[in-house]
Amino acid sequence: MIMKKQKLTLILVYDNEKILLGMKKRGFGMGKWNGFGGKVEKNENIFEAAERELFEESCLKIKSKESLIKRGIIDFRFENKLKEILEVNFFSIVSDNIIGEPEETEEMLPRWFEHSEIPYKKMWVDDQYWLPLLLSGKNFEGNFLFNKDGKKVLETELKKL
Ligand code: UAN
Repeated sequence: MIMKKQKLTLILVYDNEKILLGMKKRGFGMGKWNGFGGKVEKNENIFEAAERELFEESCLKIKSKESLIKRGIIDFRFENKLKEILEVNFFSIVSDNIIGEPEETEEMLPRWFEHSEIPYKKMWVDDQYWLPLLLSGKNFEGNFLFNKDGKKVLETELKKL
C-alpha cells in the first residue's frame, strides 16, 4: 500500500504550574483545546514550522531556537483513510522562554490551565496518553489509529524514550 505522510507540529508551552492551550475556533479539531501547531510547509524544517505556527496562532515568539525542545513523534491514522499518516512532531517550551502575551487569533483562543485542571474531556482523546508524559519530562514516540470521527482510539502504541 502506498502511504501518504503529512508532517505536522504541535508545541506545548508550560511551566511547573500552568500549561497554555488554545481553543480551536475553525477547521480540523474545532471546539477542542489544543497545543499550537499545524502543517510543515515546503522549504522549512519542523523547528521553523513549529515557531511559525506558534506565532500565527497565539502571537507568541520564542526567545531562542535552543529553547524549543523536540519531545516526541506520533503517527496518527483514521480508519476511513488508512493510507494517510499524520506525523505529528511534538515540541515543548518553558513559559520563561516565550516573548509576549498570548493573544486571541482567528484560529485560536488561548488560555492558561493549572496542570490539575487540564480539560482532557474537551481535547483530542490521544492527549490523555501523551500529555502526562510530556509534562513529567519524558520524551515519547508512538502511533494511534482512530475511528472515522476521531472520537475513539482503536489501536495505540506509545513508548517512553
Ligand atoms: O492533540 C492532538 N491530537 C491534536 N492537536 C491538533 N490536532 C490536529 C491534533 N490531533 C490529534 N490527534 C489526531
